[in-house]
Amino acid sequence: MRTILAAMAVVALTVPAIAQSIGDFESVDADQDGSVSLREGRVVIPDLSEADFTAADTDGSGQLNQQEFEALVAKLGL
Ligand SMILES: [Ca+2]
Repeated sequence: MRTILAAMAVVALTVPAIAQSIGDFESVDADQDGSVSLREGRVVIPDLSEADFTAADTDGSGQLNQQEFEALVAKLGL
């Protein structure tokens, strides 16, 4: 029971923080280079797969620009 309560507390604390940061491209782009790397993306989307990232990278630059990132967020329903 204690474990369940602890898990619920973690979820309650974590979910709003993620919801606030996803979609705010500038805060996801931690190094402010104008694009989101797979590593930066995983900060806000921890289970982001390399396949989803690569599929979202429509220009094949290895990074997501704002348009690509927003499309990825929409695709994942976040
Ligand atoms: Ca970046």
